[in-house]
Amino acid sequence: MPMQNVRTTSIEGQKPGTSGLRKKTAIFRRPHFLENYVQSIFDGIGGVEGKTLVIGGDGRFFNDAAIQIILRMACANSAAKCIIGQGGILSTPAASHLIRLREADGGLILSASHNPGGADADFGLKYNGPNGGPASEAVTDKIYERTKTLSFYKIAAGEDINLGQLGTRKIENMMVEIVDPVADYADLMQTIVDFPKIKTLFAGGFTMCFDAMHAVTGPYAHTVLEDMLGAPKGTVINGQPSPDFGKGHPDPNPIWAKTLMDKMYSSNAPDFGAASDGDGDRNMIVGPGAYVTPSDSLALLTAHAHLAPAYRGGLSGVARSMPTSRAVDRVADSLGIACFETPTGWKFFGNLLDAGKVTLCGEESAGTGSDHVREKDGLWAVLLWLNILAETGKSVSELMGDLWTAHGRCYYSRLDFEDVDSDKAEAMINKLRAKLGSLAGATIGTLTVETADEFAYLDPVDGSQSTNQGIRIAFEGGARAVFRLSGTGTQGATIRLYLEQLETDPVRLHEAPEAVLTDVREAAMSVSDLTAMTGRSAPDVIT
Ligand code: VG1
Ligand code: CO
Repeated sequence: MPMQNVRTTSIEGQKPGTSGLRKKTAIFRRPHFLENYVQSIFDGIGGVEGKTLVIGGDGRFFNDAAIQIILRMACANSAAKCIIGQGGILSTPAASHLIRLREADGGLILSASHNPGGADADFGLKYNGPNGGPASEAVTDKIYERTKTLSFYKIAAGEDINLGQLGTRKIENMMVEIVDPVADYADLMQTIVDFPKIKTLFAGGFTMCFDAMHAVTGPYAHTVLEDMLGAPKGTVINGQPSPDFGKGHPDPNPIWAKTLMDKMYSSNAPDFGAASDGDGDRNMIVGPGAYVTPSDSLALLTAHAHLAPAYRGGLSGVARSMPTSRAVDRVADSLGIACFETPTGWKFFGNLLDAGKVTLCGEESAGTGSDHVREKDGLWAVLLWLNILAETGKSVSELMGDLWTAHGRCYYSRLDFEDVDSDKAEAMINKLRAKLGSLAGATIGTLTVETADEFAYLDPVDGSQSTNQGIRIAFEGGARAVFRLSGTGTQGATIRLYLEQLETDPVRLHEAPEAVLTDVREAAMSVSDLTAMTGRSAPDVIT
């Protein structure tokens, strides 16, 4: 098979965001765009000669064609082996596990996660290192620097590989192994949660609805929940992955998982509801008439993880991203374990997990995970919930009520202002940043500012620093507002405004979150001058 060195010129805008490079699919399909980025990854990690790579994606439009290109480039760059999920499919947590299980040198995951898929929608690619986790900031910077100087890439010419056929074959000197995407992951789950206990729960008539949102978790959920744990067929809905996610938005939150929400708030709701996102790393948890915020879910899992076999000995510590509510901090405090606060994005949890400083971690955006992999893991979180439901015999709302009674409730909501003019969004953040030093003590609406700063992170393991990670304003009385710009969008800027209000009064633990958060929302809108600066008075999405 002839190898080619193809001349190219650097392409602007290949800077990875919160989770790899995400662009409109049409941009990824432009001549040299994907090839340039893949060569920059290879060069940025010091070459792939003799290395083993895991490759797979969420099955969105362009997944398979992109994998064929990556394979031919890996071959021309003298990789020793590529391990690929059958049909090009691997959920993000399954890819992370496979990298670790096979002691691979890294992996390429093709996904734009919860962003819609299709020729007119979004595509993405990210590199994970040998620990199975997203590349660190330092590695990401090297990849980006390389995109700016690239002048050629290497690619082999030749036939496409049949990604559907399990087994091992060779392209030139490179081995290609196609594996079942579900089997190893399902094995891992059995070592973490109590399968017999959950089986007994389902055998006793416990009902559940899992919405796979036409995305990658479908095959995993069918196998684990229905085939292995005995949940009745039909428990998993929208379980067939499709290249455009059934024209939906595979984002597991009350807005986009509306079918599931309607079912869970109906009179014949099942006992438990859950959903996952495009690449299977996020999860939404909902009981009958009881939506659980991701921040509360992390706190609940922290409080009860010891009920699952893998965590029986207790947790070494926990971590949450800065905008995630402080509910988990309160649980960690009562358990006497450390709670770390990191910038947004899973790459910041990797060092803490590798160093054994934390066992569980999570984000307000519906990501929860543990040290079993180095990514967030949607189905894992659902299984841990099932284990806890089975062990306690309590309902979702009973568990949440108990948690709030013991630790207080952090009412929480995120407001997204999407596709804002980038310059205006930047200007708003800059203006707010300039005020931070003088805000403490100021009265805004009905609230008084306690502290105001811009979050910076000093990694306690490798000493690396990350600045400008979001503006946080804490008010007297337990309210907090956080502002940051999204790093996963593909169009304009998305301003995220995160609102929180702690309530410890036992008679006020079951209020409507919108009402409780009104004061902090008004104060946040006022202090940021968001409407005047961006022309937006209301968010596009509230979760
Ligand atoms: C969003 C979330 C963040 C998450 C990231 C990747 O980033 O807020 O918590 O880690 O997506 O998740 P941003 O920069 O848009 O706020 V996924 O499931 O899209 O890989
Ligand atoms: Co995701």
